[in-house]
Amino acid sequence: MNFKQEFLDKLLSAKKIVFFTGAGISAESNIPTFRGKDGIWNKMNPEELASFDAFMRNPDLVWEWYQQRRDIVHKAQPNPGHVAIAGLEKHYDVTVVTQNIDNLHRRAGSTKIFELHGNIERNFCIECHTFYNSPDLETTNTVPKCKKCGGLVRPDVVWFGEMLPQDEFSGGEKAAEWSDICFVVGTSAVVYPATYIPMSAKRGGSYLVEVNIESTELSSYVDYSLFGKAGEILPKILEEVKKFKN
Ligand code: BJW
Ligand code: ZN
Repeated sequence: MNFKQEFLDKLLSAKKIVFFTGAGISAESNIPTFRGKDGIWNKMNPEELASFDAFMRNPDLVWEWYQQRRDIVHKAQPNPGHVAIAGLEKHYDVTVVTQNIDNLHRRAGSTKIFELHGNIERNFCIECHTFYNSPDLETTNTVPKCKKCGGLVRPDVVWFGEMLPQDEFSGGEKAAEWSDICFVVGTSAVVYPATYIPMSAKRGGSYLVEVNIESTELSSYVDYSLFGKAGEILPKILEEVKKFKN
């Protein structure tokens, strides 16, 4: 793969790199994306599943949907895209700002991660906010009840209409603003406020690089678009870096 010289120059001089990632980076680990032709929301209405109202209307249905997705996530392995990002930590100060709830960046070895939309492995009681890790609740297909107060337990993910965890968002935003290069990988970039992350990067003077199989809302805004699979392009970037850094 031939990268343009301007990008290679930026890569050579960069110190801080941010990866802003979405469902597309985990597609090659066989975790379905949300939108697009193979997206899970082709078959389901997000409003009926990914909102607090939906949960209150039919908690067992929403819980079961997340249990199915937990099974998929548990069977999945990080792919060469996740692994390349973790490998870049040897050469740069790397921060991952992810919209994904699947833990694959952590499992691949990345150490500085801001999770904007929560984590599917955590759950909490909607009444008293006691936290429960998924393995303790794994056996049930109906919504579990809190051991302390009997309240409904929900996954610790961010649904439509809910605030993002403040520390994760502001940490991600600062890292983006201070970055030298910000890669936007495998996201349709239509969900706010997450999409403000690459915008903060650009505002701070960072060089924006998109990695996606197709053009997105951000394509006309970024400095460089790399079209192709993240699991193929990111390892090539790592290879390139290894040529001039050791
Ligand atoms: C590959 C690939 C490969 C595939 N290699 N690439 C109007 C305007 C602006 C905002 C709004 C609005 N109306 C409503 C809002 C707000 C709303 C929003 O943004 N809606 C838009 C959809 C219009 N946002 C919110 O509600 C947020 N909260 C909020 O605003 O709070 C303030 C507030 C509070 C109270 C009242 C009012 C406001 C919260 C958003 C939470 C999003 N949550 C979800 C679900 C998480 C839990 C779960 O997983 O179940 O997060 S939605 C879903 O979308 C998930 C994702 O993280 C998120 C982004 O999706 P992503 O990652 O981009 O995936 P896809 O599928 O869209 O794209 C995949 C991409 O990969 C594609 O581009 C492919 O081409 C590519 N690809 N294979 C490289 N191999
Ligand atoms: Zn409780």
